[in-house]
Amino acid sequence: MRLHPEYAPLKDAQEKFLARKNEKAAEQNGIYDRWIYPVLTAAHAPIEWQYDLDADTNPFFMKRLGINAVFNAGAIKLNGKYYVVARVEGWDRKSFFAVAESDNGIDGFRFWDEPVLLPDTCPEETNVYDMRLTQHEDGWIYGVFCSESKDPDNSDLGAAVAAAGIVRTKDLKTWERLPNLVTRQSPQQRNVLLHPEFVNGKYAFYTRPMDGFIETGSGGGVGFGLCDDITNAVIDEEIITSKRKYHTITEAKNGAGATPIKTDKGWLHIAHGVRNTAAGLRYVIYAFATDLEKPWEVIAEPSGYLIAPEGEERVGDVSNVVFTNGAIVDDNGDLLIYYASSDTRLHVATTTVEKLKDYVFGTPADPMRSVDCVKQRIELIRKNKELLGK
Ligand code: M1P
Repeated sequence: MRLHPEYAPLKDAQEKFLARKNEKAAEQNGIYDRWIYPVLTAAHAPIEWQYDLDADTNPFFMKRLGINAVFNAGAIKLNGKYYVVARVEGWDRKSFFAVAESDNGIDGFRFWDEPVLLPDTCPEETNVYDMRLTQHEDGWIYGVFCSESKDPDNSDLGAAVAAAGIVRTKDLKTWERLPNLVTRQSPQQRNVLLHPEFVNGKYAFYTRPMDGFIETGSGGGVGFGLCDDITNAVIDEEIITSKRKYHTITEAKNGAGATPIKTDKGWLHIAHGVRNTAAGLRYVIYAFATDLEKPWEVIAEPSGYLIAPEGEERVGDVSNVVFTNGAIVDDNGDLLIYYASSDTRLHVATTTVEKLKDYVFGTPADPMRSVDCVKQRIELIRKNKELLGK
């Protein structure tokens, strides 16, 4: 074995890239700040994960196991460090999870030496992605993710079944796999998220009832269900919290994102909504609040989206998508929202819990018809005219 001479210059170049400081974008909206550089991309993936460094077996210094994309990430702050558990997708289309760590949550994210090797308890499982991390009051950190398998009852080669996989850890290093969530009313599940507190003494999940792998069909929106035992999680009944609505950003589907944030006025949720367009599906991020005691009951839902794809975010493997499954609340109330664009790269948007609360409770709801939207806007314009003495 001989270390390939091209390794050192490539490593140097990557080190320089990883050390790049992030910068706030100039154009802002008062709700949150965007940052110019994605926090994680395929270019952040360690060289050692992709190249065989041995000049004898890899004389041309080729990538042998390339990384295609790094995106949708669960997030958590532990012992003063910011961690994301990202969806990493190889050139082979298979996704896996990898932990990346930063001192400030804005830049300097570095992957740990090796990706997460989940306990292999589901022989039919082909792909895993989109882990949502929940620091639960029972003391465990749970990761709930999509566990995808070939549909055994459908001869169509692309037919798949999505279920919610569950793991738990204390340190993001050792992961215990629990049986997949069973939802008696829904044949498929994706975008499942564990609520951080017990509700009526039970574990509470936000679900996303689906008839098929892609289409939600009769699934009316973000669901909610309780289960007694997380080590054998079964939800008998799901009710709908944030609904899909005709001619809105959630018409085609929606799904829970980051772990709900507790405030004095209610739980703040950051989710995604999907609509159909002639160019395909468009994914945006929106926010809503649920009641503190009844976290399934929506008490505020601002009109429209919180984050939509902009600039280079619009383009990627699945274009016109922004998607979130993780956020971090800092001790001082700062809020870091991790969102991915076009299934390709991971970004951060920063705000505060106070600002998000004001946005959710102070922004008018969607009046649902153009004529009422115009009235809503004219009301705002006239109020502003008065203020401006016009
Ligand atoms: O491709 C966009 C997103 O599609 C899925 O989300 P949903 O289940 O709401 O359609 C997920 O697979 C997600 O990973 C992906 O970003």
